[in-house]
Amino acid sequence: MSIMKEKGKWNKAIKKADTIFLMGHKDLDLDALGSCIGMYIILKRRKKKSYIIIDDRELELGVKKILKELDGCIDIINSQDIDIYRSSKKKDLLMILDTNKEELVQSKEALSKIKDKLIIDHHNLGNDTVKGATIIQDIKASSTCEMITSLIDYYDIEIDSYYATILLSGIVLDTNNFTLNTTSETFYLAYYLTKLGASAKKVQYLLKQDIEEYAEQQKLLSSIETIHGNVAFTKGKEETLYRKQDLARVADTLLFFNNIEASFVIGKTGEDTIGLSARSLGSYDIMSILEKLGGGGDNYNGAAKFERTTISQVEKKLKTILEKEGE
Ligand SMILES: [Mn+2]
Repeated sequence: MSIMKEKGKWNKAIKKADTIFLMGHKDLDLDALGSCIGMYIILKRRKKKSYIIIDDRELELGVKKILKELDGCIDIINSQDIDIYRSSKKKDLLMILDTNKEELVQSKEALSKIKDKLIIDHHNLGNDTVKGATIIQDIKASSTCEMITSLIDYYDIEIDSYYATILLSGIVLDTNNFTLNTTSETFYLAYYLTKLGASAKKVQYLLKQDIEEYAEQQKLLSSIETIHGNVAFTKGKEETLYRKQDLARVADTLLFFNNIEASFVIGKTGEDTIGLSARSLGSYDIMSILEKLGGGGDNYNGAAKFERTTISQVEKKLKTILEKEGE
């Protein structure tokens, strides 16, 4: 349901709270960080003390740029400092943005320490959704930044053009340049942010990618296969390491080709881990396939992680499932 219909839940949660901790998913991207920052500004206008928890050691390029440019403007803390900033157990609130899965949050410590929790997210819920939290979920929203922008628009909250740019960059990222998961609401809110001074040029700067990473991604695109004519598949070499978000980007790109309804990309993501990223235009059921592989997601996005195995073994498993789907 849309965040506007559920704003009562949001109001109630923040009314009760003295101190609010905000966190996104692990491996922050522009939507997770952008929505935390947008919410931080809203809370500041409401005279609430809030902190953004960031534990990631390695930061994505755009995230790094924003954190550098905002250095000193926003209170960012580590998990280990939570106790220093808590007011009282009863009056702390943890807001989880752009994820609802226990395994994916920035800080598990925050989950166990702070009892009152509010999730604001555009992803599907599952068995592994954080327990005991109030949930505001809108799977029709393109991004969590879109949800937060709705609030800013509704309450007519004054925000600086730089913050408007950050929110727009989250929307641009999650919609792959307004080509996926967009509704009229997405375009309206992008227009609204632009009116507030968001700069498309600056968004482009935040989304700029490292040229070497791009070259690695192109290698993945050079070995595409199609399965049943509408599923695109590619994989990395056994020895080449990719970041999860790069596999996701390649999976996004594969959806741009004629007749392709779904895409699967496999690559090594760690010393002992293989990652699988999947995308669908919405009509192809990637979720049931991912669940069979021990992963998860929703109708559009999904991922799975494998340990102590090889790319070719994961490929074999995936293809066996895909073959059956096609029957
Ligand atoms: Mn998102």
